[in-house]
Amino acid sequence: MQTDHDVVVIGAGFAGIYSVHKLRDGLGLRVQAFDAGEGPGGTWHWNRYPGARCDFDSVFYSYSFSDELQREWRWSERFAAQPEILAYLEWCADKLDVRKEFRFRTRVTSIVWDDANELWTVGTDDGRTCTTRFVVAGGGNVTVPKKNEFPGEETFRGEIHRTSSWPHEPVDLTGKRVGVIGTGSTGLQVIPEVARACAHLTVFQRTANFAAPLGNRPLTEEESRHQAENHAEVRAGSRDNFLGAPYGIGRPSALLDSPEERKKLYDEFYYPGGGFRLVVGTYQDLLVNKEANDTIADYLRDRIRERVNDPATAELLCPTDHPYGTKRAPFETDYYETFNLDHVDLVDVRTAPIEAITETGLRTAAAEYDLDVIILATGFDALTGTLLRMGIVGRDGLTLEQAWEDGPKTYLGLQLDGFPNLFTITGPQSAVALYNNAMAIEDHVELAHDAIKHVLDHDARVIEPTADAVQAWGRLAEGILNMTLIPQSPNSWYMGRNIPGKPRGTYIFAGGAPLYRAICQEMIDKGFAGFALDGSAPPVPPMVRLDPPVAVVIGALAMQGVKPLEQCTVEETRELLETMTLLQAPPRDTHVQEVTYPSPSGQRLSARIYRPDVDGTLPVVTFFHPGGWIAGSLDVVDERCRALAHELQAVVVSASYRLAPEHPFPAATDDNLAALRWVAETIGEHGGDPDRIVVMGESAGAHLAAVAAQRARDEDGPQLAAQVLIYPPIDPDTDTPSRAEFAAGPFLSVAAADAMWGAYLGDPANRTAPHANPGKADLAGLAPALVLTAELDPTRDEAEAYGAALQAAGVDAEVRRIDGMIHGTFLMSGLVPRSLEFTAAITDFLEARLATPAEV
Ligand code: N01
Repeated sequence: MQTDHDVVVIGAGFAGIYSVHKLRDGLGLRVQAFDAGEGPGGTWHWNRYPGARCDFDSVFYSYSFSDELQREWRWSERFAAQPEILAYLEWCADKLDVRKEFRFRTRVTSIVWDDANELWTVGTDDGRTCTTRFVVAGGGNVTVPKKNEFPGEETFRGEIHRTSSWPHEPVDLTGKRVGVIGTGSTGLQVIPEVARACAHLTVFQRTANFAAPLGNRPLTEEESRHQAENHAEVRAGSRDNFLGAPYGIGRPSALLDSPEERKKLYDEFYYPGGGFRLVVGTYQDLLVNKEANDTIADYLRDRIRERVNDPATAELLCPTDHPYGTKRAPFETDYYETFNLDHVDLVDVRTAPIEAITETGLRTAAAEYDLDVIILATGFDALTGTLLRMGIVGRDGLTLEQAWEDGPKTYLGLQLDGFPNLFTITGPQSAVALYNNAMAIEDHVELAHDAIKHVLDHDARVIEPTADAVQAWGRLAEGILNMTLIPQSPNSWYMGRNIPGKPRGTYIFAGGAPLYRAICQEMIDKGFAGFALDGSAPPVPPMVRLDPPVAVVIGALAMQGVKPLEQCTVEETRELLETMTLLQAPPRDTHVQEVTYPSPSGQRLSARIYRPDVDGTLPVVTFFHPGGWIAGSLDVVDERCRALAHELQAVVVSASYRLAPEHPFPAATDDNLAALRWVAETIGEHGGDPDRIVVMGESAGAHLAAVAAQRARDEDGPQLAAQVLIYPPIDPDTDTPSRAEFAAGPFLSVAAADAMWGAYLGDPANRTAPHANPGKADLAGLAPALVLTAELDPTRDEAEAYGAALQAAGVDAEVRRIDGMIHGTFLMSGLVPRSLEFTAAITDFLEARLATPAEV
């Protein structure tokens, strides 16, 4: 059915302006846009309070999609004030010629889905309606102010102003007694300005906030020209940074530095100011480790005590109820010094809450305050408020309120199931709160554009996420949020906790911009995976199914600029493998002996023997490290071998072997067999039981363990008690569904695996050699086998097929798949708590198989 418009865009801020441009000029669509304001600007149109300014540097807090816009605009301040940002957005709207698609002074009041005709009917507060195929809601996240909770507003004889809808005409505070309620980002900006203008200021503070200097200053002509002319260079790396600005990356942990080193580093960021640089440029664990967070919290409290003269006022300004950054970090200019002024008072309304607005001012539980002007800077019904007030009704009459009664549920923060063709720009659960908004918005507009293009290219009618995708996204976003300290804040809007009665939940994606962008890219590469096009959907993409800590590791690798494995040289792969130790738990105290064993090459190769501190003759595990046959070392598995020795109460022998490509097939497997024989011969001297030897390996090491078990059976090797194969690659030439689904990873890609197979097997003729592919061998009579696989791993299916083949051949074999895991997670013991499921499964399996007759 023909609709009035192809797309309705809501909002004329960063999101709306770009959406109109992108959809109209990029896709040639008929766009109608609405905004309740008198002109473009969005949040910057409304929030005209004195002191309002951005706290990402202006040059980063601006569009990056257009060379022309970047070249032609000159910022006058490092952190631009509201009038300049508004002027910028008005200028952009003119340059892009989008004003004509907008109906200003028009608020959208209803958006109702018509399932029969597959269109939306959009109603506005001027009583008109129109129909459209797509809706792009770009109304912003902090636009609906928190309702005034104080009774008596109508009785007040003075003026009440809300920072979120500050009058367009100047507000004269000269000679006035002013009260400001709220000390969030807004309060901290408005308070010093108001103090400068009024006769007396009373600040009503319920929760003290951690703030650090913004470091604003005018840009010189030269600086501003340089930024414009070299914008690509100046902004390079923005999207690879956690927060979406090229602010560098902090040191690994605040706890690894001495107090003096920490103070020096914090000073370097605090004193010149610089907004969020303090958050991302100092230490990487501030938002995830309370002890680390305490170091910056203490530091910031010390600065407050330094800057505020009256000790009692300073103490009141020192936050104590939440870790730093768990409420959105604000940045200030002269905020603390404001409380040294004689005409400024700070009132604690936590101990004595505000009870009412009276005719003459405010009454708290403790006192009455006479005021001429009250300024409400009490925050917003963030992230969901804007959408919830639009009267959105989806399929089957389901309202958005009903869909979100327990908190927001979205896919990537971009779409909801049951609400087809509706896109929420930087919607709840997207990477927005911890991501430079200008960039986050651009990313999301482009995502909405790509999704609409996907629909049009396929001649489809509707796109919407599957319920599975929404559920998986909610689980991932919640899991990542719970890894941070944010849930420790009692009233952060990041979790909906600032509004009484609002459902508590996961309102933000806290994994950072690089991870979010990698996930979205994978989703696109997989054909809008998780989105149904006219009802048919590719499965939820692998990265959305990751165990949250694994996702965080992937995000950290992306942020550190780690190359994909398939692009690494052998040397780079070797270096990368060695860094896996950074992902591991602190090594347990274990008796370790460095030894060597004779390889058939004539050399002696290194091995390590780990023995827990117990008496008696213990079972033995011979362990082969991972590394795609080309990399890896005893060090990489040192922590894991210590843990296995303790958990299995076994002697663990970690044996090195010759690596390809210098030593191609069959060097490694010959070494492995020699190692097993040597273990059988000598392990008695180390308290190991030669009749209870297990061969175990991870990844390529697991492949080698499987081959070693076969050769031990066939070549007079030791009798083995068991074999444990942790996600073994089995077949160089297989073509399994997991290879197709996880061809690009996460982490291990098929291209990387194939390159490793190639390096290992050397001569292509070796691909069919005995011992190259354990799946092709006779499997009868092999030692009991545990095959562990990771759900999101290209080698999963070949490993599981090998387990099934062992069972079919009568071998006592078990296959266990660990969901949410990727190739390599066994090694991530320090960061991925669920990696312990691998060791738990091993312990379970071996317990019975390694018991001595006396123990049975
Ligand atoms: O709102 P907030 P905001 N009695 O919710 C207090 C963006 N922004 O407008 O913490 C007494 O942070 C409340 O106290 P408490 C930015 O994303 C950006 O300041 O609930 N006090 C708190 O102190 C930011 O995060 C910039 O105990 C009451 C304050 O009001 C978001 O907007 C600038 C109260 C609200 O703080 C929101 O910031 C400004 C009550 N009943 C804003 N109810 C930039 O720099 C609430 N409060 C770009």
